[in-house]
Amino acid sequence: MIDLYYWTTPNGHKVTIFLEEAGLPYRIVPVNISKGEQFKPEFLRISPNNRIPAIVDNAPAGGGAPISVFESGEILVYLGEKTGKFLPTDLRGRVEVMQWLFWQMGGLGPMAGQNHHFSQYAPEKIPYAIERYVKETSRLYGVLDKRLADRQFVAGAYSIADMASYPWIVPYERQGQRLDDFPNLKRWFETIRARPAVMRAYELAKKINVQPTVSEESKNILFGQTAATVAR
Ligand SMILES: N[C@@H](CCC(=O)N[C@@H](CS)C(=O)NCC(=O)O)C(=O)O
Repeated sequence: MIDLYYWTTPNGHKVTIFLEEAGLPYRIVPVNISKGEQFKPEFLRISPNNRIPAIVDNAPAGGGAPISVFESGEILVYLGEKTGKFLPTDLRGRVEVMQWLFWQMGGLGPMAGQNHHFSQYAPEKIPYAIERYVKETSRLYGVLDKRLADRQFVAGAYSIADMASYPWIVPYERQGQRLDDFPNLKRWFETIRARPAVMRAYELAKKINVQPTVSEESKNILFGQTAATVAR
């Protein structure tokens, strides 16, 4: 049984999508990041970066003590290796998936995140910052669109690379993007959205939380964290 420390955000959805797709038994441990639950000592012991998602695998391969994993990219790799699903084992297939997974982790996720921050949440509307991240998001959508021009999924068969990127395209309107401008990306997006496991993952999210994660009250908790925040 996998314990999934989760909240209803794009990085959280990556893992529920995997678990639903793989049919692996799991138990959700909600971590309400709007209320500061990411700073509870028991959560920090498994996720020292005070971010969801994280997992605890109570039955790791080879037995022994439970293994905890933080960082959504490594969680997807760990679960892919554990189940033998959605992550090829041959050299070339694995490289394809891993480079697009890292592309999401280092590019699409952080840039779209900053886009959300400056477009939606920042107390001042700073045109340079908004334009910088809307444009960079557009560039990344363009890269994905081009990649998908001659293939159904991002890296060979449907894989953890698709599961990592999809939740970050879901809020495309908030990122100042139009899917009609990216026809290959739009076709991919609609294919993944219609997958029963993906639908189940998003339905499950609604049972846990339907409030926006960022509100006037939660801004103080989520934004402006410093070394002092993590030292306490
Ligand atoms: N690189 C991390 C990022 C995780 C992340 O940013 N999680 C956000 C929600 S999407 C979070 O937990 N935020 C809590 C906070 O900012 O205190 C990953 O992919 O796991």
